[in-house]
Amino acid sequence: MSDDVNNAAAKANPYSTLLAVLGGGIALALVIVAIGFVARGGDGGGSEGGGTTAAIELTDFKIGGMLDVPAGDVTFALANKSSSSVHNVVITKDGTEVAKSSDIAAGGSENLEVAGLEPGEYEIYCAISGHKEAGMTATLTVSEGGGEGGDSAMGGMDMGGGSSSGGGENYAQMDKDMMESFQPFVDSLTSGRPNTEGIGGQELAPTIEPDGTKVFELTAAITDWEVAPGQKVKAWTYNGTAPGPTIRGEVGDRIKVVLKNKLPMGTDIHMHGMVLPNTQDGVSPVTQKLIEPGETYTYEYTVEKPAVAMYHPHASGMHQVPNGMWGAMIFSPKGQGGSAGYQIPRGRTVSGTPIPADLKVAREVNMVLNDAGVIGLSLNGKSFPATEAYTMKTGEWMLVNYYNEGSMSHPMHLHQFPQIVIGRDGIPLDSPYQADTVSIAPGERYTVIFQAERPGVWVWHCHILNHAERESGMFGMVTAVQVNQ
Ligand SMILES: [Cu+2]
Repeated sequence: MSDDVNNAAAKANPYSTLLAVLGGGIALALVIVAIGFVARGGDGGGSEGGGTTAAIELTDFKIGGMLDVPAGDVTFALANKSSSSVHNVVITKDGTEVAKSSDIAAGGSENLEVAGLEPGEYEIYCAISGHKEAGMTATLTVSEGGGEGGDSAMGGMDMGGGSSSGGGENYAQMDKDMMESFQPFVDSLTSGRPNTEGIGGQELAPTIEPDGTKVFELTAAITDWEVAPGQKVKAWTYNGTAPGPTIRGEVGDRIKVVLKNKLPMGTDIHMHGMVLPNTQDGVSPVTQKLIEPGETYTYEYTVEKPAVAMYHPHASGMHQVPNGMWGAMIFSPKGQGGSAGYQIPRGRTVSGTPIPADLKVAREVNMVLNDAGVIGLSLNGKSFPATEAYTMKTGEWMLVNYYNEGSMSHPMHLHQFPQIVIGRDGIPLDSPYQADTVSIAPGERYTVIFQAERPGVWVWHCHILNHAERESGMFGMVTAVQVNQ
């Protein structure tokens, strides 16, 4: 029956095949919810009967206000009373996220609606890097009471975790939100135009000194960054983008990286994955002095080994890195043009797949993963539907360098095409292998290649489902490859 529905929808809407592919691939929670819907005999919920409004004040660095609420539907009226800091609110129960607000600018406010809160003790905190530790955490007590509406008669049905529990969800609305959340991405894919301002990770052209030294200039500053359509944050960036610009070169290159610090605090650069003299390790105060606001500092070295590396601050990394300070640096063997393709096992057979001796990479993609700070769950500094969509022709090969600059592991799952893992942390593997899901832990880099053998739109996402969707639809670590004939 559901196939009939899909087919009818496919005729009615040219995007619906794509939507079906995109939606069907990931929306496991939706399936669970659908099962719940049937189990409830078709009572789709809806939240008649009032609910509670609880005023919550966010200050530097406390959470105050109405922290004792009755069970049921609760609207948290969040007010950020800080004069300078972005804050947000996450509500968890036994470590599982129940609700999360967006990032609220200083002086701003937001209504966070939580349907069907069940009695118990919850943790409420600010997830901006360092704020919880600074004191922005409190206990939210939800007490028995209210008791209006038949939803509470549902008691004890396990919805499989996540944010769906108890009653009050409007499933029809969830379906609509989920399907609609793809539209801006589809529009971008069709038009080839991004739906946010700013593209990170662009190639940084060096200036060349008379002796051949390549000079890469970086400026660290707080800049506006559009993470998703309309969602602008104060990101901490190199040259105004997240990721910062991509630095490429070859073994034997003499390199200077010149950093201008326009941040309100000290910084440094650790080039994670490079083989360097100790003086260039970028760890203040151990190997250098802190680069104070307004100062300029130069790193200088000769590239000794091929690398798929990433650069980021070491000082106050917990604050600066999640907020956007990261970039890729790739150094190939001499004569290979700064590509990570030196790791490709050409002419070998990997897990039954022959790797052509003359394999040409049609596209080399860097994908920087982040999950914290003002940028949050993202691929290359963008949250779905603002993530870049990749277009390829059937038969082409893509090479992907994953970099995890976040605080959690992310199992990156590409639909349909096995990823041939060829390198880890820039080191070619003696035994490459295939996987449809590649887990990248914080600090790790994995290089994979895949051949786009079948046309279609194939989604590509982190398989921790709440890194890829929320009740209002897909977001975060989701993108897709469109393979044309
Ligand atoms: Cu993830």
